[in-house]
Amino acid sequence: MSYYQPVLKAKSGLVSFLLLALILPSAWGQSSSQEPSLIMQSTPLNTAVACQGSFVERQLDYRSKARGDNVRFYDSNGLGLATEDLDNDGDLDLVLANLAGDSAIFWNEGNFIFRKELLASNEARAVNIVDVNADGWLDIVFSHSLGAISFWRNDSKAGFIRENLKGVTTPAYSLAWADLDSDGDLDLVTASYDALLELEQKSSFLFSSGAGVMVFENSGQGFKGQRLSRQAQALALLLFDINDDGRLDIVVGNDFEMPDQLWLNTEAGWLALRWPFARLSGLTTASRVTVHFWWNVGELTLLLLAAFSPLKNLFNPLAIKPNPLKQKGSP
Ligand SMILES: [Ca+2]
Ligand SMILES: [Ca+2]
Ligand SMILES: [Ca+2]
Ligand SMILES: [Ca+2]
Repeated sequence: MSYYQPVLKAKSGLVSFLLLALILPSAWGQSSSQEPSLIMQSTPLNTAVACQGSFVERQLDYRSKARGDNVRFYDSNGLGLATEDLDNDGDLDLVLANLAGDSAIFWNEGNFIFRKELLASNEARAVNIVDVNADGWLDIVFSHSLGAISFWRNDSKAGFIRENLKGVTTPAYSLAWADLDSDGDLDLVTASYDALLELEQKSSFLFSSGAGVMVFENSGQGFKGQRLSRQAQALALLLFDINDDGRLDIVVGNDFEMPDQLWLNTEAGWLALRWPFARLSGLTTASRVTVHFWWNVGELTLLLLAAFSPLKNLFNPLAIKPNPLKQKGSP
């Protein structure tokens, strides 16, 4: 089937001039009853192609790599990928993190053509695209294997410029952004992967102030951190209103035998709830299931719990007696 689109064909400059020369003298003293004629022309659109019900593979000129020549412990945890419209031109662009070498932006040029731009980020693991400074241009934030996150401000003219996020210095492996205190700006939650820090940094990490799960409140002049947990093996981080009270809560999916963690966002502060995962032992405490927490079983399980009203009451902070030592974490 063909589709036709009417097109008003513009005449050339010479023809338009002649046409006006013929019309204008007679138009001075006459009504507009004699309108100039228009020529309509139809151009067929592309023939509609039925969906084949499958995905078409297209190669990108890029390879995300492990940190060394050989794949080492924890390199297989995966790397970040994010899609958003970075240049506000209406199409989605791609950002890929890389544990070795530069990360990359793939600018969407249309018709499945992507232009590569490299970012000199070191050992980037997760990637978020958010408008950190609320200037209307989406910025890029990477987490790294061993250090704090890096912030790449989107200068719409000069490109992406690496800058510091004042107050954010804790090592982070997973990260997520949301307005947690409903004051209109984006706050940050980070969580570490301590196994890798211990492996690589050894005693310097063991005798440091540690990492763990951090909430960074955006003050407008910088970020003020609050530590919710001293330890984490965070493969995944989810900000989700699990008790449907209008405030986003924090869910951390941990690797190994460390139980997953949940903090409720209450008026009195962050309330740690570890017992829901103890009740779900076998689903969330084994390392393999924890790995699948984000991509397969875990997230769906949490969504089902929140939607099922009898179970949702389990997450009502008024229905439990919290351990005061675990309510707000410790610095
Ligand atoms: Ca774009
Ligand atoms: Ca921005
Ligand atoms: Ca906020
Ligand atoms: Ca909530």
